[in-house]
Amino acid sequence: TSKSNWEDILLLDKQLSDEERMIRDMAHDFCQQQLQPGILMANRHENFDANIMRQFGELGLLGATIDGYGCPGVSYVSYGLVAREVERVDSGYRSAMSVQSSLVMHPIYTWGSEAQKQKYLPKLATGEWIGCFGLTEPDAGSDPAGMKTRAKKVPGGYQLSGSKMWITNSPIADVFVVWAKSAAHDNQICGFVLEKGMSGLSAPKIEGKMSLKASITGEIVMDNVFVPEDNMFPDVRGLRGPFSCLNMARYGISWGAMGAAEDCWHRARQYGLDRQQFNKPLAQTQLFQKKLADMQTEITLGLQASLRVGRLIDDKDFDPTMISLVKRNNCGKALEIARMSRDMHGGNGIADEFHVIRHMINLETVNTYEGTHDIHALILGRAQTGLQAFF
Ligand code: TGC
Ligand code: FAD
Repeated sequence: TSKSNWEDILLLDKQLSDEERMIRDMAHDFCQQQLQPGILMANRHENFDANIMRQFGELGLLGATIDGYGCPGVSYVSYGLVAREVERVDSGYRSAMSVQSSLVMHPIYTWGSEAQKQKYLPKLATGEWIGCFGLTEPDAGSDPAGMKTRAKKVPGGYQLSGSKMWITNSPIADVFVVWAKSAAHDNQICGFVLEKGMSGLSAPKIEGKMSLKASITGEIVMDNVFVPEDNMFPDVRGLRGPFSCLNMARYGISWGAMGAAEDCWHRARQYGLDRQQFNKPLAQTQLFQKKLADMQTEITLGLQASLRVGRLIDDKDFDPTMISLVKRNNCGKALEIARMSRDMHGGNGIADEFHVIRHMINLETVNTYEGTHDIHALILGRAQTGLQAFF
């Protein structure tokens, strides 16, 4: 037997600062002690407990990279390490955390007025308020520029009409970051902050989801919702607004997906050691060991790549294409690993008590949202050829 540290063969741990290790360990303990025990039933019964957001808030895990407004201002590497720990339990919990952090707090912090920051960020940081992000529409997913939601200028503000689809957290949200085209701004995309209770605003839950069941997903329906001028992001126009948020969320997902993959890998290894067939452990077969080696390889390389991108983001030296590369690679590889682990568990692999089929089904969503696997290929292809192949 080798003395190698099989779980961390390239010693990622040594590449982290003391603070990063501390945050990771704190997140790991919280997730394993508080979230892991309840995930089976939460997933089986589609029950998202909003208290989880408050618990994230207490630990400083919401909007963690923001400095001020009740947020601790940690590094993007730390943010990624937290996403990995949360998604080791369930992609749905990581979704709830990353939407609040990267898609709601980040745009308010980056594009909001001082008054908007003061009003929303502290309560989002504690989890007292839950936020959601409305970009996708029934007829505009990969191509958000095709959105139909409109903001019409009226005295004192705007009237928003349209509908958003597949919105994480929308049925329980207090704060809605919504993107709409505004005729008063040459039909450019503008960002608005809507609040629960505004007249004409509703957020019905989407039923029948077979994936990400521990996360609540809904629509946002806007029927002439009056939004005061003060609730518009003052300066940002065009897709740059929503995409700047997506960069950070996609980066976090690249770590998160590896967390889910690690859980599948470790469970497959343990299962192979425990289960005997043909009078020997499954782990003592060549095929089993090859699969474990493949999992270890892809996870190790994927984590190194995310760490590299995180360091570049922290150095303010990143380009969105590097995020496409890790989001695409790590989600695709995590999905393959989860399917492999499911197979290695045999019949037990289809039972939720063994956890891997839940990860596998969740990762189908993770591979699709925030830009599908193929859309990220087209982003990378465009960057290297100079030719856009979207349309
Ligand atoms: P394109 O011409 O590429 O760009 C239009 C404008 O946007 C700017 N931009 C970016 N800015 C910052 N970061 C990025 N990554 C950016 N990408 C583009 C760009 O510079 C340009 O600015 P300007 O000022 O010159 O106008 O636009 P396109 O229409 O050709 O884009 C095509 C494509 C496919 C790249 C893009 O639309 C895309 O990425 N589609 C995927 C859609 C997507 O990711 N949706 C995500 C919805 S949110 C979600 O899924 C949340 S789930 C979260 C959870 O639960 O965890
Ligand atoms: P489509 O764009 O219709 O794509 C369908 C297929 O066609 C894909 O395989 C795609 O790769 C392919 N395709 C599309 N265009 C091309 C092309 N030009 N060339 C080749 N192939 C192409 N959105 C939000 O705004 N906020 C959220 O909080 C949010 N949460 C989500 C939660 C869940 C559970 C899910 C499932 C989705 C969520 N989304 C959210 C939406 C998500 O971002 C979209 O589903 C995703 O961007 C894909 O869009 P679409 O579903 O319309 O698929």
